Amino acid sequence: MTDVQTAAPLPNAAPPVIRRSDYKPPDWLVPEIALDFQLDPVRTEVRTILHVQRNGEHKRPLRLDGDGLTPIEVWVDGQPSAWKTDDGQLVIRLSGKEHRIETVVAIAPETNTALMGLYASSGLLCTQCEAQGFRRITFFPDRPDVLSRYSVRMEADAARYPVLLSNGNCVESGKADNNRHWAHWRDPFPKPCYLFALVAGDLAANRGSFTTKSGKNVSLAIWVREPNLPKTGHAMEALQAAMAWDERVYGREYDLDQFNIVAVDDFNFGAMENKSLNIFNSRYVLADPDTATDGDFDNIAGVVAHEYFHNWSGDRVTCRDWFQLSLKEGFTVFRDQGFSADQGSPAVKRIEDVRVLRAAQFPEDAGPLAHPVRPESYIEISNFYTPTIYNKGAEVIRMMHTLLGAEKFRAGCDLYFARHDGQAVTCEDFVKAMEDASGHDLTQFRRWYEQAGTPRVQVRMDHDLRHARAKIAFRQVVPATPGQPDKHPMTIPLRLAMFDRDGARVGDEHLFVLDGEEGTLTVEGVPARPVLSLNRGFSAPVIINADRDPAALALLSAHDDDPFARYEAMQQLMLDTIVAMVGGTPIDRSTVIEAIRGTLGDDALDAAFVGEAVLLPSEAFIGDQMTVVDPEAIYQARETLRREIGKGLEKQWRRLVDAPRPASFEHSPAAKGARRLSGVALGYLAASGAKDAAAIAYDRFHQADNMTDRQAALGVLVNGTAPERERALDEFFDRYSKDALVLDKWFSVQALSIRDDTPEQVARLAAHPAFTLTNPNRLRALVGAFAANQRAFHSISGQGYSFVADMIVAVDRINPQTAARLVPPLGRWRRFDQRRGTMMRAALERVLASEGLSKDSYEQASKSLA
Ligand code: B3K
Ligand code: ZN
Repeated sequence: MTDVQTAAPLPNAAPPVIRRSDYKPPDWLVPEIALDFQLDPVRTEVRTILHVQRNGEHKRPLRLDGDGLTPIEVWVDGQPSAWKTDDGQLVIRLSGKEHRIETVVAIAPETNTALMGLYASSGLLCTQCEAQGFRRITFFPDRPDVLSRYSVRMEADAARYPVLLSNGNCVESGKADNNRHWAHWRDPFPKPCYLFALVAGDLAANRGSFTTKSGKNVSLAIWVREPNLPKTGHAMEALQAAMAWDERVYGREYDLDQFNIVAVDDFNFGAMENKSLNIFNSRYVLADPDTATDGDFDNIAGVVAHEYFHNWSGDRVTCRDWFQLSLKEGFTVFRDQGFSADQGSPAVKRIEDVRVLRAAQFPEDAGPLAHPVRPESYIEISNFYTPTIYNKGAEVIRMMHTLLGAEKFRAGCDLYFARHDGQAVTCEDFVKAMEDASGHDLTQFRRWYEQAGTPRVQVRMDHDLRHARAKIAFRQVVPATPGQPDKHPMTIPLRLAMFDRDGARVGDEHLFVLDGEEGTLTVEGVPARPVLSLNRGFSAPVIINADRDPAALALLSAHDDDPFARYEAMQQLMLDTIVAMVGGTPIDRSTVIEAIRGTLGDDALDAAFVGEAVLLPSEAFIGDQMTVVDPEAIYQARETLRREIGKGLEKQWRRLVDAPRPASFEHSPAAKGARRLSGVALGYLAASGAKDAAAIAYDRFHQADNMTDRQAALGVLVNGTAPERERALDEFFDRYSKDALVLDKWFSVQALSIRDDTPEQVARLAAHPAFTLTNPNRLRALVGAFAANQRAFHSISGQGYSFVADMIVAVDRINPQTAARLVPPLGRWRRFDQRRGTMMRAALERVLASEGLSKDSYEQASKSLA
């Protein structure tokens, strides 16, 4: 038994590669498991009884996965048994078809800093098992296609851990000796071990209920530390709304009598869909207007819904193996996107989703870590919880929705759930259900699961005046990606429409499906050369190259009747302008300014949309358009344009900043939109160089009755040098120093500053007493945010690179999963000039050479250098 459960042992040689093609059904099944926990933060004893069944005719031994475990006792059918260990696995030779295996191990939650398995967080004991954490708790075939019925008994100190939770229903509880108590939980639904969960702690519940469509009453509870109870109302409302939505839109009803959510402070990612006992990072549970922004509120609703939706898309129907991860994640993201769209503004939600895809997934798809939505191999599965699996995976589902239409898509989902309830299945099973229910042939469409890389679609239009006919020619290129030099054409559904030069629609919208390398759409009845509105609603996750001139883009930005396309036209106009500025090509910037003026003046638009539409594309996205990213030139060009927009429309920005506010805080969509737009306006006002901007921002910061305004004002102030900057930062710190989630904002707002000294400031912040390497939220707030600050991270001094490399090396010893997530920004070295590229590679090599490196970081760093 190791005392410290942290990193996996160091890979002296390259760790083994797991391949999809090697999949074999399990040798042994485990229909029943009984766990007994003697909980204690220092030493928890776990006694496990497995009912195992030989799966098919074979003579292979039972192999149970274990990570950092030493067997204390091993019994077979009530007798002490012979066993051996092999690379962490417990290997037992068995003679019969069915056996009862009993093992005892001891684990140390308190020293488990990797936050996988059973660990301690702020006085709680909790578990995280996906993907392979269960093997850190007990010996078990830790793979998602082994489904078992769980019986869980736990005993703990009654004062320290008054609440004892696990999956399913609590069937019995009672007092034990030595001031301890116990509870016994049973989950009637067979599940893979990655969905097992246990929580013990001093928690209070916000209780609610939900009556399902067939009249079943479900008790809901959100468990937090008592002082946080007032911050749980929004999550509870979101949960109830998600339960109703899944019934209405997908016909999915909840299947147990209880649904529990527990908030924990130390968590490797957002939340976890354990059957009926979801465990959440507290940042996706806790919110009130004083401490959470409107964006935080929306994220909470989205994550609560996502985890709840997993009850069907993940728990009832689960994955056969981890290569199928997108089966549950892509589909569930698609489902939560639909929920959030219905809760608020579908247009703004779509814009946000595409922004995330472009910011995180497109770069991944274009870099050394590119992989298909269904990967072929991995070293460490934790590295594959990626934007490709999640966000591109959701786009793949969305394209099937577009191709089949809503009704047939729903029929496909119904068939999928009915056919596979209680099974562990594959992405192929999902597509097959869609085909069978709709009659559509999706043979070629399956390439979206196989081929990595973002397709590029070149569009050219010819207009024939005499025949009043438009001919639109498409050509697709799927770029080479690591291990996939040659690509086949994808099935690309493109929604498109045409507008005349007055901005009026010409004819209907078309759904053109490009499935060859080239394709042509001919449209009759087009009297004059139209302007093309392409990939409306972002119907396919591709890069469109259509050579539309600024006038055409400005026209669409004012008249397109598809809100996403309207936003997109404005973005393209801004992008083309900045790219020209970076390249030193003369360009008339007034087109952008006038387009923004038009958008600001369009009363038919809601404020949230306007707030999105008038924002300049990010520095990173501008960089993605260039062969070699020049972070400094991009920053300068973008700031120049920002200043000009600020100045050119100063009156408008002032009006928006000064717009009257409701007397008391409101959470309505209109109030949220107004806050968003006024935050954007404040940013432009400051960019204009207006002398009073810092004073106005400070005033806003001070007067704000909510975190959205306060954070927006602070974000503006930290970019400048006015004395108000330090004052606001100090006040913010003093006010929230006891609130970890708000303190994270204090760190990240500084890490995102555009000031020249950001690299030094960030290094100083890493030495701040409130900074810690053990809390993933804090780490992401400082280091993650900094690595996303293109100009600061890529400062030619190289400071940014060595800082991030230092952090990776230090965190890797504590929490490999979180360390590995910091590697990809360094892996983009091919996109930068030689000087930067050399420094980035040196940083990666230093990571790779560090002693005892985890296989998590090894995989990311070695692939990034390849
Ligand atoms: N399924 C979890 C993610 C687990 C990540 C493990 N490294 C949360 C989610 O996607 O809902
Ligand atoms: Zn998920």
